[in-house]
Amino acid sequence: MRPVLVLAAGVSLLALTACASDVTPVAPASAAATAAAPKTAASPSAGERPLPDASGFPAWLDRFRQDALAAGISKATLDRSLTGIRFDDAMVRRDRSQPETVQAFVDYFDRAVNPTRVAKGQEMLRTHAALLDRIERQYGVPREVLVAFWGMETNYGSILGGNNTFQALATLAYEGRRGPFFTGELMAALRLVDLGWVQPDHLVGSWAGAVGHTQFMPSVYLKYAVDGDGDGRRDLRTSVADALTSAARFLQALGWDKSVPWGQQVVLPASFDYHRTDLANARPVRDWRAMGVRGLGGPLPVGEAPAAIIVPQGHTGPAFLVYAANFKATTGWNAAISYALAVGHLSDRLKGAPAFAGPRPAEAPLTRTQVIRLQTLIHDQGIASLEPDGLVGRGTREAVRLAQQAVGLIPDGYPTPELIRKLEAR
Ligand SMILES: [Ca+2]
Repeated sequence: MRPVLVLAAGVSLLALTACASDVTPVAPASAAATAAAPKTAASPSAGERPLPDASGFPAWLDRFRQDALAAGISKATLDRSLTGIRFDDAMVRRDRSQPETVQAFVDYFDRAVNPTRVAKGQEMLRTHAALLDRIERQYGVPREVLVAFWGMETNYGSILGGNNTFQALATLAYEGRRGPFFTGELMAALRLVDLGWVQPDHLVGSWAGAVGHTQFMPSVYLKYAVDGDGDGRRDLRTSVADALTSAARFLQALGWDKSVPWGQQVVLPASFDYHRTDLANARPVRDWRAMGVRGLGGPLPVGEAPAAIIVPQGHTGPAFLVYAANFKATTGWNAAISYALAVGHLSDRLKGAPAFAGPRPAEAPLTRTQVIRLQTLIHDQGIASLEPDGLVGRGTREAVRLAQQAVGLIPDGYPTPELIRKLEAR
């Protein structure tokens, strides 16, 4: 769950915070939690802007306290939650870090859905069978899907994060790059305490302010948290029942459709038109079947539900058919496409499905510097208007498709060194 909505390609550098895997967070992403981002290699911190002067933080915090009081937060809550917090530049460095290299989708996929995580998830399904039964009936979210989110976010509660949420949010609010967003999250965190849902010392989590077993940002917590164990509190850090029930409620609100699965890996026919990939081109699954798209184990169903074809690592990598409703729900939780595919695959593995078997293209994804070079070429050659930021989001993928078309490559939207070479030779 995180703020910035970047629709990342499989590979991409998305907007995620890290979590269950040992991964370098990139930036807060969308709504819900932190995600295991494709592992990044380099680049510790960036600093286009200098760090703000910490000496202004106490005065800023005083003004914020006044605003919070005016917004109806009690003085007692403010005292309990904000006393002793300081400007923490480590949070800012994490927020600004932009990796130079990213892990290829297939490597991320193997790592995110590894045998240990599958086995532990199956154990969680047994341990929490009665709870998951109840949640599944009430919210219509399959137990394996719910447990897959839990595994992806915090490795089933084993990596909850150790940052004081108030300090992290206040720091990022003061720093200002996305000040209003983090100020709103800080206010939401205070509201949680004010409502008596959670004790301040249980609001501990990621560097970007996500908390609990499913790494909810405070605003999502405030809107969707449920008291799953009936103790009168909604504590997503200490209560698995609260966390999983709340996650199901959130997914239901995001539109999870229990009548269809998340999707499946598919094989595309040789004649496939790659312009048809991506969620924007969703169509009834029967259409894909008619076009010759096949499942790994046999034909696709003859259904009417809208589905899309996703090729996270281009036409030489794996292809997936995803049902639009559930893919939207998952990317509403975390905008990264690679994350959504990993949640889906993990949920299948929890049911005993075989491990991902490729294809695994050998070529490494473009570095950030190469992406900037490609974006600049595309922009300068008038193919599409792009801000060269080194990030492969939806706009860049669409622009890459146009560029591929212009130089006679397969228009799969996946950036490669070959595309750079061909543009340079024009
Ligand atoms: Ca509770």
